[in-house]
Amino acid sequence: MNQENAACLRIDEAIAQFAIKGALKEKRPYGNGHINDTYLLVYETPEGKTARYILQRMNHSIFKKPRELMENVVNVTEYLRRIILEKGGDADRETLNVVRTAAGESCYEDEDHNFWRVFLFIENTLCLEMVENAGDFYDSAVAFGNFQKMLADYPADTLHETIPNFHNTPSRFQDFKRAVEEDAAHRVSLAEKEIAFALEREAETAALTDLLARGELPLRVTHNDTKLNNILFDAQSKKALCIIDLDTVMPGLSHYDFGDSIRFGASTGAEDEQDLTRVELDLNLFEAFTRGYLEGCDGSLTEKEIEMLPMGAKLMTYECGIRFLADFLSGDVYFKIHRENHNLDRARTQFKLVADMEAKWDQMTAIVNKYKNR
Ligand code: ADP
Ligand code: GN1
Ligand code: MG
Repeated sequence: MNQENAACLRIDEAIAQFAIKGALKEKRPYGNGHINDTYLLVYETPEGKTARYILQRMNHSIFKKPRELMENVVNVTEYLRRIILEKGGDADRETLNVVRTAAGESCYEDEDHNFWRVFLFIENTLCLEMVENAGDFYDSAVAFGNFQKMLADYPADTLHETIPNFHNTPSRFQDFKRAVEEDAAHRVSLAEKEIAFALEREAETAALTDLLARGELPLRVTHNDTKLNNILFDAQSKKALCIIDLDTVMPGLSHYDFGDSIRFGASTGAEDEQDLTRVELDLNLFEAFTRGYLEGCDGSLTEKEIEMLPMGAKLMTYECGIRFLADFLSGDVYFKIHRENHNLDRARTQFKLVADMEAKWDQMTAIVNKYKNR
């Protein structure tokens, strides 16, 4: 039996561990994440109401220490709860809330070493796979900037590094080169053009990490996975409500959050679009996000950080491209795929965007300069 089937058999056992009152009415796969297995659970409460939850089987081949990861998630969400309550907000909707097991644990480990966790389902929200208008994207930028600001005084040294070197682009480049050399899935010949594109840009991979090492960029507590579907919008007000997917909250550079949002949200095409003529950097969206992010950070970014934002966008896009390509070459062992060559298609969109950013570099720089003093 493969790991997937075995986990399916364990799901009911896992659900039974959590301190949820009422009768389970429905469970089904949910969302479009590339990493964890996510399910929606629907309960009827003893009072006859409906209560919904998110159940996740954490991907423990990617997250090697799920208990440390959950310690981060619990501590960060409790910290955010306090800030949200102080501001008079709704802490059940504006941050994730971990539901404990009956034994009081933040997750359950089954006999096959699958780790399961449950969150309150945040009702009446929208999760966007593509930007629908510049206003939504601007809102998401304010929310991600704010998120970083809320965590500005969080004791960073107490956070576990859930994936070491997660956005260390030179280290990602070495992983990529290794995948090419090993050619584990015999696919190098299918991706020669893309491999050449990635190799040609090696010199730039250290642009941010060098500045960090020289103390010219500050280390902050960042989210590190700021794509648009990791934020929930309120269905009524359409305002950004809650930042989710906190598995990679770790010390990092502001460029990681800024850049990852741009690579996903400021593209005119989906991350896995096959028609590359549809993929380019939308400068209006780039501008909306830049304005919102700087507003959300509320003056906390240094001049050097702001100056390097375009490089953040380019490097995070490039880095994601080499990660997709390395995974394609390794036989699709990391990102979930739903069709043949899915990871190659994803790598191609990222590289198309990188090339477009290079062509639009002066405009990107001018936009960042326009907002730097606001
Ligand atoms: P992955 O790490 O696989 O991306 P996520 O934690 O981002 O997993 O969850 C996948 C999807 O599930 C999200 O994009 C969102 O649509 C939905 N989701 C996750 N948590 C919640 C929640 N607490 N309430 C409502 N929807 C959620
Ligand atoms: C993964 O977990 P999810 O689907 O939000 C990945 C990100 C990538 C992204 C590409 C832990 O994000 O780093 O940028 O896919 N998360 C992890 O879509 O590797
Ligand atoms: Mg996600």
